[in-house]
Amino acid sequence: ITTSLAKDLWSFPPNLKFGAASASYQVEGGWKDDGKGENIWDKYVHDHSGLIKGGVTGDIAADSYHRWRDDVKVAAKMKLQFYRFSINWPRILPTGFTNKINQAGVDYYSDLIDGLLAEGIEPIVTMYHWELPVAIQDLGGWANPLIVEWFGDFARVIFKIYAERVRTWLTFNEPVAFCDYGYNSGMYAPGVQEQIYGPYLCNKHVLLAHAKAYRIFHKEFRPRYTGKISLANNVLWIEPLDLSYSSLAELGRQHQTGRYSHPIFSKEGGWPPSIEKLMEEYSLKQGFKESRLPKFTRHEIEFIKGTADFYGLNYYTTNMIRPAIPGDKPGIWFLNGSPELNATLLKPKGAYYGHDDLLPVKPEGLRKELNWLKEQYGDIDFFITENGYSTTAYNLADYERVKYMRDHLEQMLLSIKEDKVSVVGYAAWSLVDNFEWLGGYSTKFGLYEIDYEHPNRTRTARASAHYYRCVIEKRSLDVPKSCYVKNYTHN
Ligand code: PNW
Repeated sequence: ITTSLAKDLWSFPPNLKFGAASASYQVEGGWKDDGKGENIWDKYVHDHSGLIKGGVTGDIAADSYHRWRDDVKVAAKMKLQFYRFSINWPRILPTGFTNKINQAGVDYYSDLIDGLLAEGIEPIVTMYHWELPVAIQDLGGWANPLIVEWFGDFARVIFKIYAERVRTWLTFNEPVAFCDYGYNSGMYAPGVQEQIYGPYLCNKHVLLAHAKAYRIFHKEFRPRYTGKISLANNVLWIEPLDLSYSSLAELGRQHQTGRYSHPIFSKEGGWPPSIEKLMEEYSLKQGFKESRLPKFTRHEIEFIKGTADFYGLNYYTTNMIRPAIPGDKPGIWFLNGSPELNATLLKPKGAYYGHDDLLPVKPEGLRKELNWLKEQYGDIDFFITENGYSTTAYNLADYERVKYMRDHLEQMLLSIKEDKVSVVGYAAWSLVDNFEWLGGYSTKFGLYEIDYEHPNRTRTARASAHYYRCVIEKRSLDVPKSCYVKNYTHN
C-alpha cells in the first residue's frame, strides 16, 4: 500500500470541514453559577482531589462560561468551519429532569451558538460529554434503565431550543470511556468499581438512549430543520503484537469499538457476535446463570439499528495486544476489568509521545482504523470528531503538535484518496487548553494557550494555531513554509 502521498493529491476534498472541539466540564467553569446543578465531575473532583494532578478542579477552568466570546474570537481567527462543544446537562436541567429549566443555562449556549453563527462558524453540539446530573447518578446513573427516558427528555428540551440553529449533533462522547472506565476501573467519575455488570449495563443503556434521541430528532425536529445526528466513539486502534495474535486483536477491537458500534451501524444489529459468545461463555464459567452482557430484545435491536447519519470517531492512539502472561501488570487502562479477553495491551514500538504517555502517537493507526470501520459498517461518512496532542509546560512553540497534526492529516488524506473512505470532518482537540480530567491542567491540548495565572484566562495562539489556519485557508497539506513558524514566540 502507498504510505505517502504524491503532492498533487495533497488537497482536501471540498466537502470536508475543519474545526476544533472542547467539552463543557473541561472549559466552562462557572460550576455553580446562575442556577446550574451539580454534575458527577463537579462532585468527583471535589471529593477526590488527590486523584487529580495538582489537586486542581474544573470550577473555573478556561472560564468559557464567562469568556465564550474569546473562544469565538480565536475560532474565527483560525478560520474554523465549525466548533464542537458540549452541553452541560445540569446547566440546562439543574435537577436532571425537565421539571425545571434553567434560563441562564439556556441563554449561555444560545449566545454561544449565535456568536459562532455570526462568524460563519457552524456549531456542532455534543449532548453528553460525561456531565451527568448528580441526582441521576444517585439513582444509579447509566446502570438504571430509566435513564433512557430521562436522556430522551433532556434531548427533546435541547432540540426544541437549538435545533433551528444547530444542524450537527452528537449524542455521546466516548461511551467506552464513561462506561468502561467510569463504572469498571472507576478511575473516571462517578468512580464506581463494579466490574461485573456496571460497564455492560451502561453500554446497553447508552445505546438505547442514543437511539431514543436519534428517533426523537428524526421524528419531531428533522423534518422542520434538517440536520444530522450520530455519536463520537473513541477508537483505540489495536494491533496484534505478533501475527499469530490477529484473531485476538480482532476480538479486542470488537470489545472496545464493536460493542458501541455494531448495534448501531451493522446490518444485522445487536452485539458483535464474537463478543456475545465470549461474554456468555465466560460468565457461565464464572458461575453466573447467564451472560453478564445484557441481552437485547428483538424490538431493542431494531430500535437501535441504523440510528446514525454518519460515524463519529475520536482517534488518539494505537496499542498492541497479546495474550496475558501471569505477572502482567493490569495497569494499561484500556482493557481494565476485561478478564474475559485474557489479554494485555502494550504500547507500540516506534511511537513518539506528548506529555501524556498513555497516548503513544501512531498516525498510521488512524488510516487503519478508518479502513476497518468501513469494512465493518460499510461505505458511510466518517467524521473525525477529535484528534490531538498534549504538551506540558507553558510553551507557545509547539512544533511537535504541528508535526502531529500534519502526520494525522496525511493519514486521513491517504484514507480518502487511496482507500476511498469518505471523511467529511476533522476536529482538532482542542480549541484552548482545558481541564484534562485526571491530568488536571498539567496536560495541555490547546491550539491556544490559556494563562491560568491571569483572571481573564488570556488565550494566546500557539504555533499550531497558525499552522492549522494555513491548512484551512489553503485546503491542502501543501502549505507555504511560512506556516511552519520558526523561533515562535507570539505575534
Ligand atoms: C478523550 N484512548 O478521551 C476525551 O474525549 C477528551 O475529553 C479528552 O480531553 C481527550 O481525549 C484527551 O485525553 C480519550 O483510549 C479516552 O486512547 C481514551 C483514549 C483517548 C482519549
